Amino acid sequence: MQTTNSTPPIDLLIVGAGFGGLYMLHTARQRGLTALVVEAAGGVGGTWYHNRYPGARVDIQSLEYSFGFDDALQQDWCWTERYAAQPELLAYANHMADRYALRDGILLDTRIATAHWDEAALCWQVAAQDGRHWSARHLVLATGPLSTPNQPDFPGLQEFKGRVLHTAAWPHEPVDLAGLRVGVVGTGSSGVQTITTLAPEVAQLTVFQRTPSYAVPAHNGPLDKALEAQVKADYPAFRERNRRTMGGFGSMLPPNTFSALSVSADERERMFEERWQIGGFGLLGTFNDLIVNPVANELAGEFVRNKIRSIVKDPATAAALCPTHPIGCKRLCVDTGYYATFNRPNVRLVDLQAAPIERFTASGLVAGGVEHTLDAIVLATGFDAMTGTLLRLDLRGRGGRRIQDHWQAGPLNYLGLCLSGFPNLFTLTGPGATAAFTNVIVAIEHQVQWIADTLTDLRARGVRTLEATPEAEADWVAHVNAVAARTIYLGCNSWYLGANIPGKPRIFMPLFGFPAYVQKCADVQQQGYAGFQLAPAVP
Ligand code: N01
Repeated sequence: MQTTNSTPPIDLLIVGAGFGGLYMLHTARQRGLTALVVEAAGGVGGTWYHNRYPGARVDIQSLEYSFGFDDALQQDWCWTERYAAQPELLAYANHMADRYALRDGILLDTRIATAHWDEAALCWQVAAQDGRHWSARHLVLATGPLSTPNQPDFPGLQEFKGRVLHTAAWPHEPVDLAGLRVGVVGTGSSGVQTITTLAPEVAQLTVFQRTPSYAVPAHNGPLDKALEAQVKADYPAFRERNRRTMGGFGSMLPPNTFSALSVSADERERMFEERWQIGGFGLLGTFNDLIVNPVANELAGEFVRNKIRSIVKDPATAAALCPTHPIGCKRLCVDTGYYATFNRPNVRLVDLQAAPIERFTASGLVAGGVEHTLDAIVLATGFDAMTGTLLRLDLRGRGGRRIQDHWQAGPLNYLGLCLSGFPNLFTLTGPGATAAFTNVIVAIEHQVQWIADTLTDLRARGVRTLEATPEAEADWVAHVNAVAARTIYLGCNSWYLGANIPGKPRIFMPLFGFPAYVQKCADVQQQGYAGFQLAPAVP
């Protein structure tokens, strides 16, 4: 696509060719808008392009973690497993790019460096690191909530002579760790999957754990053909049922509607066990108060800790693997034999709370005064989530205001979609939206359709700029935090709070509750874009 400052501005410049960017491009084109996607990576797929670590797979069932906007797509596409693995998810993203003929609208290997609002021209002037630049009436940042890897500043890491790998930047060529002594730092979702998959392959696996994780079994396997046929026969209604759930998925196993405290201890155990056997996130729906009542939550936490104690043979290792924070407060991991992995003779756990990492050396690392000799280190240390990618951009709004200044005390936003002082800019799956707690594809479909509806509507009314007011923005951030305060989510150090990154403002970033969010976004549209300034104003 020919787009430079000398040509008229395009309607939309979209940063990122993950699921969000792909669907935004497709939808924009369907609405007759000109759009270009600029992507730093060498291919489409976003998360599933970069996260190629051993064992990477989605933790929401494939039949749910997929697009529903086109019935032909959902009927044609066949998942092979209950939880799709990374290669299949990447193939799905590529299939979308081909099926909807999107590739001629996507520039790969091109990293956006600057985006400045041009007050005179009422458009965004956007430049890539290689010097190419574009003018666009609207900017959509489809950069994803988990796209900038967190690489902690471990002393001496550069002295380590072995291989250092990060789960979120895994090499594209095969990595052979067979027969090596491997250390994995981090035990979140990425670490849990990596550890479980690597353990049988390597000579010795040392797991460096700072905070233990709750993990529930996936019971993954080939996709049940009868279930697939049943869902496909009813796919639109199935999607609609999922959209009405708190997280945009899980309608096949709806949450129960009564308290954990309303049943006997035996009955509670039986019900937890039933959902443990089914597997996946449904455990948190065993009762309706596990996320809002700390007493109920503790009962679920103790159920999982008892599982850990029954699975892990060495009592000291089992004790170290038992989390003490509220279950669900950090994202629940969905595993395939994670705890049992610690019964293997070649796997050992180092509890960093008792023995913190002091420094890396040429041949390993020292933790709690003990040197661990390693041939390779895998950092499963997560992401500078939700804000990390945008704060690394030179993004400037009205009057040259920098995003770094606007977000100095945390990511101010309205509806998780727009920022005051940054007209005609939209974040997809960003802070203030529900993506982190939602089936992200469902979240993307909703936000993209809201943006497309808004642009279509405002264009028809002759509106050139849409901008959140500072008051609406402040109220929205307060709302997001007030919702979190009614749950157990403020009770631990999670990436939702920015607590995993030293020095990051501690503010709760994602919104909990998808249906209420969808309703609010619809209300704002119906009320003539309440909380926004439109120019020229709609009569
Ligand atoms: O990252 P994390 P992740 N020294 O932040 C530890 C999604 N996801 O990549 O908890 C030592 O959860 C850190 O310790 P602590 C999903 O939304 C989905 O695993 O901060 N350790 C933690 O153990 C998920 O929530 C899927 O004390 C350090 C780990 O590193 C999100 O991505 C798969 C450390 C990081 O865990 C992030 O998951 C993968 C340090 N300096 C990811 N710094 C699926 O769909 C950090 N840690 C299956």
